[in-house]
Amino acid sequence: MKPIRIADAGRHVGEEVELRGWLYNRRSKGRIQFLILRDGTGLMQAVVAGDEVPESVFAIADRLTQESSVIVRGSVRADRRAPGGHELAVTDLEPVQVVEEEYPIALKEHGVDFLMDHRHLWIRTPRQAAVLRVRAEVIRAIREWLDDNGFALVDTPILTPAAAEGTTTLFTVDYFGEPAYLAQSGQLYNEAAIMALGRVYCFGPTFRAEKSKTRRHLTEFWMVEPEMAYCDQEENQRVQEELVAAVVRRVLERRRPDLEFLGRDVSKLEGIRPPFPRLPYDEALAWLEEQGLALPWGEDFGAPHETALSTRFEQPVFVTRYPARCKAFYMQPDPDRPEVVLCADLLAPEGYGEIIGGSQRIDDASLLEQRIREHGLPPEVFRWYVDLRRYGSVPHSGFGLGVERTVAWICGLEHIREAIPFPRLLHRMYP
Ligand code: NSS
Repeated sequence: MKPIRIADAGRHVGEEVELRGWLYNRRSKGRIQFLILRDGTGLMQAVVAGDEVPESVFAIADRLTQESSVIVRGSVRADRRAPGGHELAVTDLEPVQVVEEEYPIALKEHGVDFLMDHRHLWIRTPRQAAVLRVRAEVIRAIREWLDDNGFALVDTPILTPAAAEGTTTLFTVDYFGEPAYLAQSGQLYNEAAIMALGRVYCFGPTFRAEKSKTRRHLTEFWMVEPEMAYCDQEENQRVQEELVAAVVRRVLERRRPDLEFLGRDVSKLEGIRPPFPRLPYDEALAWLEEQGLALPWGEDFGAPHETALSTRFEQPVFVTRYPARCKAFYMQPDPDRPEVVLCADLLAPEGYGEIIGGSQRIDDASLLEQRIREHGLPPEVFRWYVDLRRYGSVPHSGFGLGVERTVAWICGLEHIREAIPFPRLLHRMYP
């Protein structure tokens, strides 16, 4: 008998199949037991009819406790009332492990701290599993789009000698008696790689010793960072909107049942279509002031400002041309207005806030050296980075898209902690 997975049950109606999974929930009605099984691809009801199976099979069904692992055989039948549209008429049950202790996550409401302490078990629940499947699809869609559009994958180091995104959020590690830092970004290395390969991306974990305790911050998160030679900030933004729209489309195509299970209003996602609106920082500031959220010119937006801005449009919005002083050292000044830089943050709608940060990079060696000095960064560790401006420098741009923030938006999650299998937060390293 062939083993199948629950997501494929629709292709096996009328066939005898084998399911290998776990008992999620159960109920019974007289001499009929309804076992709700899960196998990682979905939920399926297995019906054990006392009058149709041997007494021994019925007795096993009776003994199975929550999260017991079990192999179930039977025939698939369509049933509109069943979750997923199909159910299994059981002929045989083979327990793999019957759970003897009470499963910690009983089927009732639990507090967030309890669930976070049991994250290793919590990920089994259908809602969390749906989020993780969407996450996997988001990552796959990003890779496919970049691979199909002329970008080469370049893996950048995790152990680094210096800050890329500001010295206040560095994690220090002991590197044979010398300090080294966990990468905040692969961008600087990507800037070297584009001079070899033209268009590249890195995709990996990045680290920020953020003291912020918000629903948008992790200390370890995954970022994809495309970088392009001979590319200005305008083209950079066009690439970003195409990528984001392609990812949303792909998730709608392949994971719609998961989104629906999560209660996501998919019509909002179906409307995502480039071009996305552009809003200069100065205009954003003026609008925020009208909303009672005034901010002095030169300061970066905080969480309430971002939330407000990202409820203003149905599409993601590019906030462009930030003051140089609130952005990273490597950003190219606007030639017409050097106090602002050629950059944009992309804010997701529905209050989700920033999912992308990107910019054109300084391509002049002496200006870059000046910025490194102004930011108090150690010039010797950036020698190689300045070299890139000495040997065939070109206008170039790139961006970083945060995977978890994107997943949180697409799934409609309240907090970023559910968008990554094992979140690292200000006060959490376990499990
Ligand atoms: O700091 S960023 O705005 N930009 C960079 O790191 C550039 N080096 C990217 C580049 O141009 N190659 O971070 C980019 C994105 C940001 O928009 C978020 O989506 C995400 O990375 N991000 C985070 N996600 C979760 N938690 C934290 N703490 C976090 N910080 C940034």
